Formats: sequence, C-alpha cells, structure tokens
Amino acid sequence: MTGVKFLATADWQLGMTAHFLPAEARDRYRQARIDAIRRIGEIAAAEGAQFVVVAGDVFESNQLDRTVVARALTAMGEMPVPVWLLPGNHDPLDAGSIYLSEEFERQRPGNVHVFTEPGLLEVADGVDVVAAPWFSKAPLSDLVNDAIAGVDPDATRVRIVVGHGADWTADSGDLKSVKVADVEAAAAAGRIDFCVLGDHHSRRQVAAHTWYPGTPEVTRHREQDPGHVLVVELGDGDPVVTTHDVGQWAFDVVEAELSSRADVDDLDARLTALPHPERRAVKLRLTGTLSLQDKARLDLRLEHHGNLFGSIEHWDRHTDVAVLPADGEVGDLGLTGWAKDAVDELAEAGRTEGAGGQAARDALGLLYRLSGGAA
Ligand SMILES: [Mn+2]
Repeated sequence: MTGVKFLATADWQLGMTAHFLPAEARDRYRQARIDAIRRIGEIAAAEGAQFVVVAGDVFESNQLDRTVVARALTAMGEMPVPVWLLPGNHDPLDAGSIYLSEEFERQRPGNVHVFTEPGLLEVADGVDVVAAPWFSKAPLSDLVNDAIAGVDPDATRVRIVVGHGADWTADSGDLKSVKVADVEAAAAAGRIDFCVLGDHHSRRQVAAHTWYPGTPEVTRHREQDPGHVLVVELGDGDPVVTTHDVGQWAFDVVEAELSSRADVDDLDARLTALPHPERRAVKLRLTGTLSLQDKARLDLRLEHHGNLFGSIEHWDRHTDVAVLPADGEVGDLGLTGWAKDAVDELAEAGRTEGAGGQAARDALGLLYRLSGGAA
C-alpha cells in the first residue's frame, strides 16, 4: 500500500454567529473562522500534506451572507493542496444547497472539490475517499456504513472514510448515527484504513481507526477540546495521528465560590491570568455570600474585565451571589434623611428569601458602590 499524509478537519461552521457576543466581538469572531482556513493551509504546507478533507458542516447553513462564501472560497483557494468538502447536516446537498448554487460554482477555486456522491472517489494516486455526504438534515440510515458497504478490500489502495454524524449509542437508538463498531470491523477486514467524522465539535478518538477532528475554532462553551486539526499518516502500520492547534478564540466557564474579599481577589487574579482576553468569551458561574463592600469590589473588577474580554457574562441559571451587609456597613455610608430610610428599607427587604430579596440586596450593593463605599 502507498503511504499518504493528509489533513483531517470538520465543522468549520463558517458564518456562524455567536449571538452572546457584543457586535464588535461578533465580527472578529466570524472573521476568525475564515482565518482558521488560512492557518490550516499553512499547516498543510509545512507538513507536506497531500490534501485536506473537511468532514461536513463546512458552512453553518445553506442560507449565508454571500461575503462568507466569497471569503471562505478565496481562503481555500490559497491552500497549496486540494481541499475536499463534505456536505453535513448543517449544509446538506438539498435543493437549497450552497454547493449546488451558481454562486458557489462561479467562485469555486480549482483546488476546491465537493463530495456530491456517496462511495469511492480517487483523491490522490493510490488513495480513495469513501464519502458519505448528507442530502437532507434527517437521513434515515447510517450513511457512513451505507457508503462502506459498497467497498471491497483492495490491498493496493488506501481508503479514507469521510462522514458526518454522532456516533451510535444504544440509548440514543438514532438510526442516522454512525455505528463505529461496524466501521472498525471494516478496517479489521482491510476494506478501509481510516475514518474521519464530523459533527462532534471536540477532538476525540472514538476507536483505533476513527476520529473526530473537532471544530478548528470553538463554537460553544461546553466543548471539551476544540481548536485543532489532525495530520494523519497512513502506511503499512497503525495510523499516525498528530494534533495541531489552530483556534484563536477560547470560550471559558469560570466557577467560583465567593465568601470573602480574598475570594474576590482570587477570582480577579484568575481572570487577569487568562491570555488574549479580547479573543475570549467567559461565562461566570458564581455562588456564595458577600458583604456590601466585597460585592462592590467584585462588580468593579468585573466591569474592568468586561472592557478587556470579548465577552464576560453571568451564566444566569448558575449564578447566585447573595449580598449580606456586614455589621456597621450600612451605617458607615454616613447617609441621612430619605437616603438612610431607603437603605434601611432595602436592608430589611434584603433579609427575605426569593427574587424580591435578591433584588433588594443587589440594589443595596449598587447604592453602596455609588455612595463611594467600594473605594
Ligand atoms: Mn457541526
């Protein structure tokens, strides 16, 4: 068998909008997905890869701003090697497919190809892809094993399966998910050599010959290990898979239990230590109880970080920081007259449970801060 070295990637989700980002960061994030294509091309050149396969969800949807398609195709055209695109569940080959549009064909660079048919297709000398494109968002069977079913063993050729979909689990029972055990059986029988799957956005080796490269640029806070592409070398031995970092953005979940000034300072230090905050979206999951002074300090520090980060926001359903005025804190503000009456009322209401109590404590915290108590 001839050896081959290629790049495996998937789930570019080009045109995806991160709605939780402010407009300024949203544009930069959208551009980052295009820039990732260029970095993938640089890795292909540096590694001497023969081609690139993208295992589905190249585009976020079939209805995209035309600037996304134009910029993506231009970036792909700059790659020094052929790029093979697989239609996935987000960009299926249906009647409205981007891949079948006049606009796509007119702008398609000569090195960019689309898998429009299931089954074997020669992509390099002695190398075939077993393609499993999606034709709708809801196929009724395991397209990957359907495609493999037509492949006979041929010791003289390398066979790379390129498919899309969740891996099958007994409890999902989903007909369209990929039965990885069957893929591995085909590998053991010498019918295929490797399988690249899209759909799962975190990098993951599912079995000896089956990998999800994951998305090259993070798409959700819950992803375990996004931001990579795989360099795959196939020859006479086992597959050799090397991970390369591509992603420029990071989505973090930062958790903290806050009950003292030291806890607030510790959280502040953790946020300060995160590199490239302008390309980072943080969801905060904060719990605990703080005095008026410490809560005001927290709010000030978060306001500062909010100016630096792509976005920083409270993850509402997981955030619950109560404010409990410490002894003398309210009196220390030196308020008199109606202002003091308001503070006393809020302090009273703040002792109650529920949303009303929380609102009163938040108001008290804000009033404390605005009165100069945080200084
Ligand atoms: Mn996807």
